[in-house]
Amino acid sequence: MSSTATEPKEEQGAEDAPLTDGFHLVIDALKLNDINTIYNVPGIPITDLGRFMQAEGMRVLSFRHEQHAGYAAAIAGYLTKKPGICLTVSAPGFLNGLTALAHATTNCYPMILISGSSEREIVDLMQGDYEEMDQLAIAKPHCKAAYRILHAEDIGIGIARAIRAAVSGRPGGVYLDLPAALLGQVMDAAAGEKSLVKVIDPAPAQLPAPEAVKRALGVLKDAKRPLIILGKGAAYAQVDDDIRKLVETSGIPYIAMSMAKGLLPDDHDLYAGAARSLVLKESDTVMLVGARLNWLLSHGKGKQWGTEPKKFVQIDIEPKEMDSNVEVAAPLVGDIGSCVSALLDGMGKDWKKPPADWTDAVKAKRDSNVEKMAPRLLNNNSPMDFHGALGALKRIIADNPDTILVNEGANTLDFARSIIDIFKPRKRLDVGTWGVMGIGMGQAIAAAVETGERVLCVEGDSAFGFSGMEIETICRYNLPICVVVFNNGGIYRGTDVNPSGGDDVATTVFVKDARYDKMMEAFGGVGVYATSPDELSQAVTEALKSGKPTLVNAVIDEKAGTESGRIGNLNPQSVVSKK
Ligand code: ADP
Ligand code: TZD
Ligand code: MG
Repeated sequence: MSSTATEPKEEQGAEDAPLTDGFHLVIDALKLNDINTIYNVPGIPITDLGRFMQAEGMRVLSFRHEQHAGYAAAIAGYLTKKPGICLTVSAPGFLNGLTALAHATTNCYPMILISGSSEREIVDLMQGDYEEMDQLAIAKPHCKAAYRILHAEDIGIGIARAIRAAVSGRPGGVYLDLPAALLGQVMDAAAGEKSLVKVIDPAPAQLPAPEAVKRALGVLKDAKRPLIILGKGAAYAQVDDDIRKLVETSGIPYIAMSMAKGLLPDDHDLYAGAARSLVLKESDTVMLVGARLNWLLSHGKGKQWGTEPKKFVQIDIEPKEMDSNVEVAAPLVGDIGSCVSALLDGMGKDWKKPPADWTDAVKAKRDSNVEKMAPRLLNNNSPMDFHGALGALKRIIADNPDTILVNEGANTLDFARSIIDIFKPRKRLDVGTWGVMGIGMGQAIAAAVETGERVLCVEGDSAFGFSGMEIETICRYNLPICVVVFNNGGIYRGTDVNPSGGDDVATTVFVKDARYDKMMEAFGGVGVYATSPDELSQAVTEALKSGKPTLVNAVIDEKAGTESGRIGNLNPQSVVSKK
């Protein structure tokens, strides 16, 4: 049913045909395409758009800052395979949302940033309108596609194009510019309804060529020490049963990139996560499934990858991804669902599993590493170290495998990624391809809203600061989110001193003994101060049980972390020695 604007209708007189306007056409176009949730910050010219959306039954969540509404929309896209929508005001609101749009594009998450914009005539002559900015031009380099709609009768097509651009092929961010004047444009309601477009098959299957499938199977068959690497593209595809079948039928050990953890449970017999160094170095053939050979995999070369040349098989929907860093012996271009089922068909019943000396060596290394780590995860030190605190959270996730884990920080991220096992697909959401700080509260909110599950958000104290004000949003919507702030008093550590001896504290250090738990109490949530793994465990268990918005201030030893967590090697070195 189309919503009809009543006011213009009255102006025109009751005998005239009903009218609609830009506001309502935008809403009708989104709803027609099953888009019902909006992440936004209101203001000129989109305040009424949000109000009308809410009136029409859409869920409109208002944030305190557009960047977090944007991160929420981006991860909503990842979780649902529908574009997540972020709605902002012009110029500064648009720019605040743009970081998240660029992040969505970089991570291959489907998202649409819809921003209101000022008068075209004034903006283009640069005559100084309220919040003047040529937003379309600025958005273009940061997204897959950018569109502006100038006429009400084009709203249906404009939104259809935005949806298709976001989800088809390699998913990504799309910018949609809605000038203020468009929203108020009036047109005949029946013609308006006819102008809307329901996008048919927005992300069409892309079948791999049969020769490409044969080539890939040939390379895998010849392998003596094969390895599968699952990436977040594989998690995004939502073909979980087939991915599991592929791993199990092939008998090939696998590792999972951080957000692909849980596609198969982390305690799976073929999971080689705890033998990562060994499998990267020693494998002779590597099949990438929805994972790029970017910095997170050392670009597929160098010390980490050992000295023997390797053969790569790569499944990806984006043909340009092939050979981006190293030669790919068997590119398999297509959507992951189609590629994986083609491989499964080709493997048939007689597929020969990899040699036992390889799989046994991988398992032996994994088991010994897990065993070595185990006692450290049981310590009850106070103040806590990362292992004691994360050991407690690991046990809680094992008992509550439906809980979605959101994770950011440096040490807090790197240790949590390797320590906390994930048992189900798309249950781990983190900083993604950029390693960006600030995704925490936005991702937690969208995860809770889109899935209805409990969310556990494990945050470095610096990381938390980027989006901390959104705990008011969490309390306002009463979302079942438990935020644990790993409070070590700074970025990486809390112990740096100002090398000049001056009064300012060091650049990486925060206020000592900050009480983040009291922030949560200020908004009516539950705040807990925890100094030991036992206290942490009790607080988080209670929060997941009650579903009440909770923030646990977990006091971590300020000496426990290391510079940049596990990626300190990426810091440039000065020839002038440090003071
Ligand atoms: P990770 O960070 O987990 O290694 P990346 O973000 O680097 O993962 O890689 C994800 C890859 O998955 C991208 O190259 C993207 O093109 C690809 N991808 C995303 N969705 C699909 C899909 N449905 N089918 C095939 N490839 C996909
Ligand atoms: N700004 C943005 C947007 N992203 C970033 N990644 C950084 C700055 C730099 N940065 C990191 O890479 S990690 C980090 C920053 C500021 C914070 C680390 O401190 P933390 O974690 O308290 O979150 P630990 O546990 O103390 O290491
Ligand atoms: Mg810290």
